[in-house]
Amino acid sequence: MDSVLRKEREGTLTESNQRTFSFLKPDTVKNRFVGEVLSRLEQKGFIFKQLRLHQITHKEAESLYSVHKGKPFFQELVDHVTSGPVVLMILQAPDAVETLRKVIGATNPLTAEPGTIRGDLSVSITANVIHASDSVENAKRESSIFSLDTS
Ligand code: FUP
Repeated sequence: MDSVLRKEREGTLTESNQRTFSFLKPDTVKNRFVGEVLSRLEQKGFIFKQLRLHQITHKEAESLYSVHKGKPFFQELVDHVTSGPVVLMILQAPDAVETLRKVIGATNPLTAEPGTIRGDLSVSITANVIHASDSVENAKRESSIFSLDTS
């Protein structure tokens, strides 16, 4: 049975209104893939609750990726996400967090499956098209850095 229908029957449809945080990285804007990615998200059933072009500051980037501080790729990652405008998004769908992670694919373009956004469009592990929060808690924390709200 369709998972949304099953949840409806079980009376647990609250996840239908789940929201998550995501952004299109500077490589996506530079490579003119914004329309392509937004179109894919629409086709998968995501509703755009908020959508905003933004230049990420170093402070915001370091807060966003604080879990990676000290790792060898940290500086390159911060440099990349601050290198040009990004498209910030609050997306809504059933199981939005998990669904979006599946739709974007694996972090590394070499292992991201064809058909996923990263599998089809990413050129490197740093310039990998799109960020998506990996939990409800992180969606809340990450969106608040940009004065956005998943509630
Ligand atoms: P993801 O949640 O899929 O974006 O992956 P991670 O949270 O593990 O990593 C966050 C970002 O760090 C990735 F999008 C790209 C960058 N990264 C690297 O540049 N090199 C690595 O080895 C791992 C991650």
